[in-house]
Amino acid sequence: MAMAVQMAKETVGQTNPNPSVAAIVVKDNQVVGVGVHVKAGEPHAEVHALRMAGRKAQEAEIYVTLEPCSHFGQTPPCAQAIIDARVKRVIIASHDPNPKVSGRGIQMMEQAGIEVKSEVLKREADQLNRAFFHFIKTKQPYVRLKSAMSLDGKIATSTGESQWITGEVARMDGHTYRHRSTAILVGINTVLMDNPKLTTRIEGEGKNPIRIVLDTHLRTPLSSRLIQNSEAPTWIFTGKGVYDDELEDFLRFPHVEIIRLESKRVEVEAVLNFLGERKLTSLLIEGGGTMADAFVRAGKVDETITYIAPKLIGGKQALTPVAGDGISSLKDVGAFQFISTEQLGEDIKIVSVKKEE
Ligand code: AOF
Ligand code: ZN
Repeated sequence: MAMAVQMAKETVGQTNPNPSVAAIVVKDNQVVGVGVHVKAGEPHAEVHALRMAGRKAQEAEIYVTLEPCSHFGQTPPCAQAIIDARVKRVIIASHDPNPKVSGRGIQMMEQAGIEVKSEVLKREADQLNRAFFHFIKTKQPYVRLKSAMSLDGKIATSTGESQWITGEVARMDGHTYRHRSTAILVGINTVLMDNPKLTTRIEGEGKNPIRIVLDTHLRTPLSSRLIQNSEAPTWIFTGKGVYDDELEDFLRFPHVEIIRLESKRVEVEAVLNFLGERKLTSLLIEGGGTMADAFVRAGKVDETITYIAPKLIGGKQALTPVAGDGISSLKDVGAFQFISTEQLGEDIKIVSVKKEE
């Protein structure tokens, strides 16, 4: 199962809106089939593994990181494929919370006389699909907030210099979150100040996230990289006060979409609902402080990734990762729990997740 979890990990970021899943068929202590779910719409992990095993799947065991599905979606049910292949025993890590499955996969196989054992390396496998599970339960994307700061919590000097506070290893690690996330979101101030491209720069093949801007008055310049560079889609959310003729210039760019909300201002909840309807399972917030604050105050940050450089910058004007108005009363501050700390080059990386209520 550890090997299956490792294999599934390699597909994180490419299966949206589906989970990352791997399967391994073992016969007489030998691996006879392996498979991962490569992409939504393509066969599930079990199908690849069973195809590779062929007739050797008879009387074999299959390790799967997620409960095999029981429904006809874009592909037929894996539980049935396992039954048809005459597999003898199934070992599962996570349960599938998808209401179309949710225990029925296990039930189908047990009723067919197959021995099923679940929750093997569940914690590791659950961690892998945290975004998918959150999306299935809430119909909104899983939100990660990424920041890089000094020991005293500054993201720039008091004159605004920010390149670079953390070192190269940490910055590269940061880019992997762009690949892993379905979309990346920034506020209009970040677009105006930094003119970012928001694409993924990692070694090997990285997937670009959909680039999202919250921009109530449609102030994104046509000359900005998000408009001029078409490597990834750009979605701009505006309030209802934007006129049709203001949109026209943007419509010439096929990768750009303007989403005009019903409300005067762009609200976090409406954006997340929209992204959920579009089946985006995860969202990365990278800037700036006002955006981070809006998501924090809405209670919508599910995970934080924080890189800390061993530097002291100081200055009360120097920016910090979460700005805006903040939360005024401690009793309203939501709790997180640390899930990992690690040293990356000279810096430290801390990951925390929202504490379950
Ligand atoms: C599995 N094995 O490898 C995956 C599963 O639209 P479909 O047919 O691809 O179904 C997607 C759903 O199937 C997804 O929401 C999740 O519940 C399950 N994913 N199940 O048995 C797999 N990727
Ligand atoms: Zn399946």
